[in-house]
Amino acid sequence: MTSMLSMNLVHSLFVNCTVALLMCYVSVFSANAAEPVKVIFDTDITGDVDDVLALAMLHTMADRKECDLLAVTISKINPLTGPFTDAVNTFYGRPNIPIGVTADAQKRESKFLHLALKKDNGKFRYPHDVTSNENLPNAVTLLRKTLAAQADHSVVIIQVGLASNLADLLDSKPDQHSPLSGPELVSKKVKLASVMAGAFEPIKGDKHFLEANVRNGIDSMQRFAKNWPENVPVIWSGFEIGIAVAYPRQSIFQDYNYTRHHIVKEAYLLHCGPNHDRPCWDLTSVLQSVRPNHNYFQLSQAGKLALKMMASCYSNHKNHKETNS
Ligand SMILES: [Ca+2]
Repeated sequence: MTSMLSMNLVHSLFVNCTVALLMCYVSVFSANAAEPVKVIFDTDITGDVDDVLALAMLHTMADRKECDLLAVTISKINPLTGPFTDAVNTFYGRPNIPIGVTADAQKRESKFLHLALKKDNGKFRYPHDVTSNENLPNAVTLLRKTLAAQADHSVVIIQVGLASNLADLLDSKPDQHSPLSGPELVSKKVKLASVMAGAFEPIKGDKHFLEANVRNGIDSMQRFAKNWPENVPVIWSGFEIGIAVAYPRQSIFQDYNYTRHHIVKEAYLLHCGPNHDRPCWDLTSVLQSVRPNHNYFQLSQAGKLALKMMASCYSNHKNHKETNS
């Protein structure tokens, strides 16, 4: 796979690290900081804990009236994604946020999703009422329902996993929620997609680094990049951004002790152990979309992005070690 870009990288400083974001169609993007940002969070909350941190960040920003979390859609398959996500939402006081799941994406094990099953004295340590993904709607159906109910050009979709749900949304037909096709619905309701995927700078000298959200779902990421409506901007946060802003391990031991059991702290320690500063890949896409005027990052010139397959992708794919989110 290779990325063809017609845009320039721009560097900025964020917590003493050099970072960059790529932006497509930047001229269309604007934001009113005074109104909460309407957010749909599309996550592969299975194989990495930065998704958990990003979801927690959204809840905290919602507490501060900076965003409204409309729905969470999940882009990988694991039977505990729904119960765990509902447990996080319930932990943060929002037990009724709709959750949708995919039936057509990569299956993935997890080191922390089983926290949803943890019990103390016969009761869930982290209460939730979603007990099975079988009871949840399909992600595309929920995306269509959620978008149809919102004002035009008002929704930000934060995609921090595979592109399976958004690619399938773009293939969707009119249904009971909207007479519009997928592209028409996105074009009308969405004002921005904030995406963690790809690598736009060499990673440890590798100019063709195969970032996991692309590598594990190349077909869907290609369809997403190709079919996304041109009037809706997309901001891409590459692998190089997240590794430049690692989460300080000290925070895990200092900032989560206001309650006996904290689902974010437990998930972090189960995934990383106590001696690791986890890269903040998915959190960068949240920050940029909810706080676009804080200048955490600078944006490249607008351009178009395409994904092309090369034969080496397949051989590299076989030998590639899981690295991120
Ligand atoms: Ca992720």
